Amino acid sequence: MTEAVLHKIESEHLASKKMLAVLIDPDSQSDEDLIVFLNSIKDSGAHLIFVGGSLMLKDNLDHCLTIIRQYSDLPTVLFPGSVMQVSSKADAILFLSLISGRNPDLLIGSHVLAAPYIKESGLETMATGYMLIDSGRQTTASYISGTSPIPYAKDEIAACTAMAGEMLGLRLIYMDGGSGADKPISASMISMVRKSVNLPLIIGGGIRNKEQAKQAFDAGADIVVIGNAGQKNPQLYSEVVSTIDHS
Ligand code: 1GP
Repeated sequence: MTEAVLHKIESEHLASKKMLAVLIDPDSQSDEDLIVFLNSIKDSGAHLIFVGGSLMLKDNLDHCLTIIRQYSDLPTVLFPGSVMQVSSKADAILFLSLISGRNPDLLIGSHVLAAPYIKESGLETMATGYMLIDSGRQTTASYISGTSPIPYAKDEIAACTAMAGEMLGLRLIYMDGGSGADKPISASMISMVRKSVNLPLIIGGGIRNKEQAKQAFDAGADIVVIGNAGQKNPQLYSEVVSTIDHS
């Protein structure tokens, strides 16, 4: 098993270079729409494609990844909403431990079930501390996981949680306001977590424009993830990349 994707993320982090991840929910579009979308982001300058969703209504993860491989050269990273979302057709998987919650299944139980399949698949595994942050309303991720997110304004809880994740040996921290969050995670929380850990920091949830993305980068995000807003307006990805280049 290589660590090519993780090494790339870590070396960009060390060089203070920012990355943009496109989030694709395999359920959210037809094959035709997916191909149009992939063509429209081809020259955007985005760095990674994350694939996954809290719910999977159709069994088309492999199929979706096959299309992505055909129409994009970007590394594909599984962002699994459940143990069922494993596919050898991706390059890597975020092996998520939901460290903001107290649901033992999502801290270790599901991992035990998924481990042999992931090993067999040969996927690059990136141990990730996943932190749900309250964004004003209940998100699918919080409901499905049966956990409370970290309160929006409790920067210190987020910082201590990330610190514990780093001490446990996790390699990435992903702070997520949840898909379609009303408001993105605050700059003050990102900044406090940034000062508390040396790990690459992934930020997502409710980022709708380049200003919000830039705010997250400026506060210390290494990778910004955009799903919903980019699906509606693929142009957003190149706009965000242009702010990275000039920041
Ligand atoms: C959700 O972080 C991702 O898990 C991205 O959220 O779809 O709101 O961009 P959006």
